[in-house]
This record gives sequence, structure tokens and C-alpha cells, in this order.
Amino acid sequence: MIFEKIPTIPTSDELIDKAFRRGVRAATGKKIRGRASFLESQESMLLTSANILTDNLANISKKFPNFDEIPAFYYELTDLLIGVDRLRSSLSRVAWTSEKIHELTREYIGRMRGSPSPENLRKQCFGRIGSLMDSINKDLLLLNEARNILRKLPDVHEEPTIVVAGYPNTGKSSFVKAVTKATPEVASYPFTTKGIFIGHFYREGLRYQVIDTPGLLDRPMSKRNDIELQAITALKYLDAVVLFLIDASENCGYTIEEQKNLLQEVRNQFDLPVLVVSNKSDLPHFMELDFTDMSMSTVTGAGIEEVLNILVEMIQQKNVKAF
Ligand SMILES: Nc1nc2c(ncn2[C@@H]2O[C@H](COP(=O)(O)OP(=O)(O)O)[C@@H](O)[C@H]2O)c(=O)[nH]1
Ligand SMILES: [Mg+2]
Repeated sequence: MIFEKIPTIPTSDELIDKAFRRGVRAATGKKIRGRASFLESQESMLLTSANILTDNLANISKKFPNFDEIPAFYYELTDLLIGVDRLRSSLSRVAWTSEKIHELTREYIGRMRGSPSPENLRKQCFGRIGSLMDSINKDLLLLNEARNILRKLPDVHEEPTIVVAGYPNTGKSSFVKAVTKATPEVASYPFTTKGIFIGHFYREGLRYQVIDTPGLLDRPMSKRNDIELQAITALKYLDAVVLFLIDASENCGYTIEEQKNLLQEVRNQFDLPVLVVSNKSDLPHFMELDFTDMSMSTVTGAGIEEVLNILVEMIQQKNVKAF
């Protein structure tokens, strides 16, 4: 996962403490060995502390991915959860501060060499570095908060994907279980309590992922707030087609009319190909509906293979069109 490698981001105070401790250690080390002059130990204290800070700050900006290059799915969710612009400004302030501390230190080292009171200059420089560090404390806090949020995002691969939609109890989970070998993994997803379920199957050596999204694509969009909608539409940036399940028996608790309306909303919300499948064909009195493409039963297995074949074909066609 692209956000997995971001380490905990320390606060300004934590960084300053660490840098100062190392600086003092470096200076006393030199003094004990007796070879260094007072000036040298002051220089060493300043340089060591400054290096710790510049290295740590430069490292922080390197550990975040380049937001111009991350997959659109993750970009959307990052923008929704934190704000890509806020993140970018914080990262660039941190990188700038690293440079600035470096420059400042070089300037002061130069001045200390010709000065009768290098200790005062060293202290002055520490003071200025301290203010620079204080000025990015809110950035470091934001970056750490972002890190904690982003690393929980689901690990959805950039591989062909089937997103399963439809009202509760239409058979979405049963379908995912039926077509994937291992038990689907559960991953957390913003603004859902149940998380999303991700399973995999293979066709001609190619891996496909099937995503079941309880709470996301199983009730009317009109009842969602903007944030929820954005979390839902992020899914359209996957290389995906939608499988929309209908329960014609209405055993699921929703009328055919309601299900048809949800289907229309899903079509409007996503610019993705949709396959409409009538599930529970094993039930007595099952009848075809004029707006469904196929039928199947996840209980008997009838029709499942055909549904998968069509979905795979739809993904292939979609990608042909994209070129
Ligand atoms: N008769 C019949 N029942 C089914 C079929 N598929 C799912 N069910 C039942 O419908 C209920 C809801 O299924 P589930 O997969 O949990 O639906 P979801 O809420 O859309 O994930 C369960 O009791 C399933 O056993 C089917 O093809 N035929
Ligand atoms: Mg389910």
C-alpha cells in the first residue's frame, strides 16, 4: 500500500530535544578527548544538532508519496479525508525549513569563527532554529494525523475490479463468496462501519478483484451527504465495472421499483459499465424482468459462471475503449 511506509511523524519539541541532546553529546565528547578548542566544541554542538533536524525534516517529505503520481482512487480519498492542498503545503513548509536550518547554520558557523563570543552566536542560532521549528509544529501534527488516517485505507490493487452493488439481502456477499477462492479480506473504508470486503479470482492467468461495499452502494444516494458521496465516487477511479444485483422476489425487503431507482442512481453516480443481474433464480415463481441483463442463483450456482464471463469481457472492452 502506498501509504504504508510513512513512519510516525515526531513533533517539533521531540525533534528539538533529540537534536539538542545529540549536540551536547557531540560537544562534550570532543572536550573529553581534550583535542578540541572551545570554538570547535561549540561548532560541533551546533552542526550536530542542525544535521539531526535537517535530516529528519528532509526525510519526512520523502516518505510521503508524490501526490501527482498516486492512483486517482487514493488521491480522491486523500483529498476527502485530509485535503491534498493542505498536505502539499505542510510538506513543502517542512522541506523548506530543512533547507533554511541548513543555510542558517552555515551562516552562523562562519560568523562564529571570527567572533570573540562563539557561544553567544551558537545560542542565538539555536534560538532561531527553535522558532523555525515552532513555525512548522502544526504542519508536523497535520502530517502525523494524515499518516494515521491514510495507512488505514484499503489496499485495493490497480487490477481489474468488479464492484458489487444492490440493496441489502439481494445476495452481494453470497456472490463474492461464491466466486472467490479464499475468504474475502475485510478492509476499513471511510464513512462505513462494516468496511469493504475484497475477494479475488483468476481468469486466463489474470487476477481480478471483487469488492463488496456494505453501506456504500446499497441505499439511495439522495440520502447521502457530500462527504459520503465523495467516498463512494472514489470507487469509480478503480479499473472497475459494476455488478448490480436485483432480487426479483422482493424477499430482500425492497420493491422492484425501489431497486430500479437505486440502479439508476448508481448509473448516474458512476461512469462505469453496469451489468444488471437478477439473483435468486432458484426461487419458485422467479420471473425475468425487462431491465435485467441476466439471471443467476448464488445458492445453486446456476448462471454464476456466465455472469463472471460477461463481467470479464466488459472489463476488457472498457480497457480497449480507453486507448
Ligand atoms: N434463494 C436464494 N437465496 C439467496 C440467494 N443469494 C442469496 N440468498 C439469500 O439472501 C440473503 C442475503 O444474502 P447476502 O449475500 O447476505 O446479501 P447482501 O446483503 O446483498 O450481501 C441470505 O439469506 C442468502 O442466503 C439465491 O440465489 N437464492
Ligand atoms: Mg452483504
